[in-house]
Amino acid sequence: MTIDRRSFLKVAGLAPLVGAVPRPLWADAQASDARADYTIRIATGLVDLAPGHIVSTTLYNDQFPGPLLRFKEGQRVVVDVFNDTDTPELVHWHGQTVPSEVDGAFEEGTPFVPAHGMRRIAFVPRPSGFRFYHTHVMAGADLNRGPYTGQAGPVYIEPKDNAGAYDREIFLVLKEFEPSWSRGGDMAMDMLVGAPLQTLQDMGKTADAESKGTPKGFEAGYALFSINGRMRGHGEPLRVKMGERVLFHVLNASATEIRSLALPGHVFRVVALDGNLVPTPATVPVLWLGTAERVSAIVEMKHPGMWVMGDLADDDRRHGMGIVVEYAGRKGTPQWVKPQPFRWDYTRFGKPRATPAPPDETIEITIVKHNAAAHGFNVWTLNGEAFSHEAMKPMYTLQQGRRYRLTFRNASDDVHPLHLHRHSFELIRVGGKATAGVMKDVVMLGGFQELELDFVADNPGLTLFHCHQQVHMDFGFMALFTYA
Ligand SMILES: [Cu+2]
Repeated sequence: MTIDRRSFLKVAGLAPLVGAVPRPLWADAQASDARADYTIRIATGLVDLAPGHIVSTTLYNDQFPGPLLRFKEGQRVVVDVFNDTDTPELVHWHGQTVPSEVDGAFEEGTPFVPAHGMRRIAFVPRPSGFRFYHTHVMAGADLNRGPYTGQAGPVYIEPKDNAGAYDREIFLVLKEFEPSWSRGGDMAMDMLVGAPLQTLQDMGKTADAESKGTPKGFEAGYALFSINGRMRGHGEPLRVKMGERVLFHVLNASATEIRSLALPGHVFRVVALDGNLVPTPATVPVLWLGTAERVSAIVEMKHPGMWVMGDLADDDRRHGMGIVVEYAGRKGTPQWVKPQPFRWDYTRFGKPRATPAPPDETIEITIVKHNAAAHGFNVWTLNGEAFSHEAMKPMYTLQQGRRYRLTFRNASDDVHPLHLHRHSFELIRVGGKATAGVMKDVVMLGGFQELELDFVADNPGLTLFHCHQQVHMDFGFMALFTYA
């Protein structure tokens, strides 16, 4: 059975993020040169967040989030991307090990999808698990471009052998709208384990002294907050039954924010991080997700009531960052209960007492913030260099097959969601704790902290590394790896 593009757009527009998702028929169609398996159309549209809060922005297939794309691991897909906007676009296949020319990063050599043009791409989806797709154009100071728009959607790559001890799957996409610039304040730092290191604080002070007298750099803030494109209380509630085991796939699709999520009276059993199964599933009261991180967690529904599942930040939750969970037969005002303070610790999901393989090489990267150094924006340097799009100079040449350790030293007070394209990495040391076996593609590095991760150079081609906080990324926090 095949489905033409028109029908696909219709079906894709209806693909539910909530509840059991039917097997898409079109995914079984044999990829051919004649017809794409999937079509993504980039155009301006409206997001109906709540009555009186209808936002105009750039969308995929006229919806936010973009349609849930279900791929089968190892089964080649053809995707047509149409760009109906006036500016060139890039669709990045976040978390997948695809070739540079389809990955969706200009710096890696992926061609743009031209304005009012299209590009056909083909790739083999892998690895299995929860991934996503999003725009990868730079925004700079323009809050109508890049990830400040609504160009993001979930991807689920079915493993070859499917198994799951849960009753339902629910995808939650966390996203803010109506951004604006303001002079940055101090970021909350108490959600990650680990203590600031004195040497890094001293380096930070030295950098601050050089920019003495300049105000803090611009930071993005938002007026409206949503889960699955609806502000709290304005979408359909999640209707659950006592005793159900629900697998939540949570994506932080923010351009810049770190998000949290709690459901009063319930706990999350984390089974996968960034779509990769963790060696040690563990139960936590709160999820913390840096920009672009994903968490897959099972919640056993055993506390009947009407609840608000939402962000711990009161202001953000009140302005929309939450969703109502409604038990069958229950009515009334949804309740929010603030959870106890809880620090996120990646290492609790790792292999206990395991020693990771030793690296072939270690690369040290020191991160420094230069306050308001570029037209009021902070400039970020890695080992003294801000990434230049003119020079496009690779930072490091990788040898295929070697295992690399990246040691990060953060001489700033900001948390950085570090992202490596086209490869997964293994966490080695976070917040002063050693670990092994946790595979990710984004990880939060705490303020004035160190972090170590390993990756194997097993996917030749230009490979981008960057902070996924858009204001950091657009102002220097980026590096390019090349293969020998
Ligand atoms: Cu950053």
